[in-house]
Amino acid sequence: MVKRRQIGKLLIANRGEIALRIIRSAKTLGIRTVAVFSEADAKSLHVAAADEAICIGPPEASKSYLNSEVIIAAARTTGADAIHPGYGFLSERPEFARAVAEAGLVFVGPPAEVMAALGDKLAGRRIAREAGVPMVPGAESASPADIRAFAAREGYPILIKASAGGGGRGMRIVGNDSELEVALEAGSREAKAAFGDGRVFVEKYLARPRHVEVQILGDAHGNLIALGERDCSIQRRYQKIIEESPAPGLSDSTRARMLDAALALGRAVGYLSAGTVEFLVDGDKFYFLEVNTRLQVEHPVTELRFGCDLVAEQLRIASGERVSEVGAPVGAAIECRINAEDAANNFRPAAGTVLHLATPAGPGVRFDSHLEAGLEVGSHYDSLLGKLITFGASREQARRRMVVALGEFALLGVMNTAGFLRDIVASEPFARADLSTHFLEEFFPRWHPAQSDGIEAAMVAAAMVASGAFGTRNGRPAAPAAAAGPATTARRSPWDELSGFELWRPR
Ligand code: MV4
Repeated sequence: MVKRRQIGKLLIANRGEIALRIIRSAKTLGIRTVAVFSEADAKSLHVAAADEAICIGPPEASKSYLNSEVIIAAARTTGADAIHPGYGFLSERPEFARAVAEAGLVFVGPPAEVMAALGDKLAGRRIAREAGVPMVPGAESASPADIRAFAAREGYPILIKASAGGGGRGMRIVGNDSELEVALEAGSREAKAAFGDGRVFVEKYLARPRHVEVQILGDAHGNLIALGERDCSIQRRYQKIIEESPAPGLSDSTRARMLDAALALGRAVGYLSAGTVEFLVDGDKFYFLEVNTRLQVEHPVTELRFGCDLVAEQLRIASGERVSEVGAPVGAAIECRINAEDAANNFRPAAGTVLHLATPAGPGVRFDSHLEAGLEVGSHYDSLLGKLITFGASREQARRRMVVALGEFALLGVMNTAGFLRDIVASEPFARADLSTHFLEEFFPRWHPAQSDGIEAAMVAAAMVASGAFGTRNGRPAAPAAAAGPATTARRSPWDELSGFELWRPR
């Protein structure tokens, strides 16, 4: 008998666009919402959007969004009966999920024991192997001798990976026997430093794979469904920047086998809530990578194709209900993550004030963001400003809509990656879906904005200042102090020295 528990009030233990995203779905379900915020986020949109809000500490994440005690205390103080962790922060910490449950609250996500079982890469590989999920040929690193024997059998190059890690930290490519000892040492040392656990394992190195992941959704009634796949190959330093669904060029049979494998793994652990099973794809072969036991940043591309609300599904599951009936997927969707980074200067983190924001719209355009004019964007947290998602009947229609939408997007006052993303999506390699995890190094090893971007931005700013949008100083039009901060895509241009005001300059 499944325990049903009505969620009356939900605390969202996160910030930015995902906090706003969760609040919206909770409200739609008639659930009251509690936002938590650090002092740096006091004026953020998610605080205003929630029914209640409570400050949980100073800007440092360790003293606010990563402070599980203060978050659980905030739930008690406000009378919340459930906590949604979002992604990042505490979303994949089994000890947090356990503490929430022990406090008598509902954790919106998988149970702590499922999270723990899949959180360790080696343990996850064992579960996948026992579930018959294809794995990259590999070996658990018993010793250099064992690994040398593995390499003799499978051939070089091989890849050394951290068991406790993710995101590429601790990874070392080994091209031959002579490099092995040093690489093992270095990989294990980096893993120990990064994760407090130096265990490593090895796999045959796939030279040009794609990263394709499967969305799964499980309830307490034994229902477990796969909601298609997402291709997330276009990454920079293991951070996804563009995701899409369906994975281009994947045959129906490969797709069916991949979804079946993801479900077999989910069933093996009794998966609950939303989760993602990651694979490497090499031609028509796929290999298990790891499981993410949280809702992912890129979940909207799945929502648009299946016409579902994954946050609402998580809340239904957490209250003991069944997952909704979901139809067959339609069309294609693409997501671009717009980050506060300077793409023309090694993606240096950017900060500033949102002086002007124009958000795209139109058929098949969705913009998930907490941005609004006047918002101070700092660099306390990750650089995500918002996600632009487009949907179309075909990939080409979704792609064209993305190019147009990125062209409509304007953010003055905070340097951002919209121009970079637009050039990628408009490019021929992207249009022909020549995707792999090496896409950026192959096709966009460096990037500079078109000069026109700078002039357009400067013209908008000039018009705003001339219109008195920023008041006057000493009787003259005054650009705001923040305007002296980083520009958006504005670059040095003939408009820089415009009479009557000082235009911001790229740093
Ligand atoms: C691999 C691989 C090639 N061969 N494993 C990178 C981080 C971690 N999630 C696994 N990763 C990879 N594992 C084998 N045997 C290439 C990568 C990889 C990668 C994987 C997915 C998405 C982006 C990537 C970028 C670089 C390397």
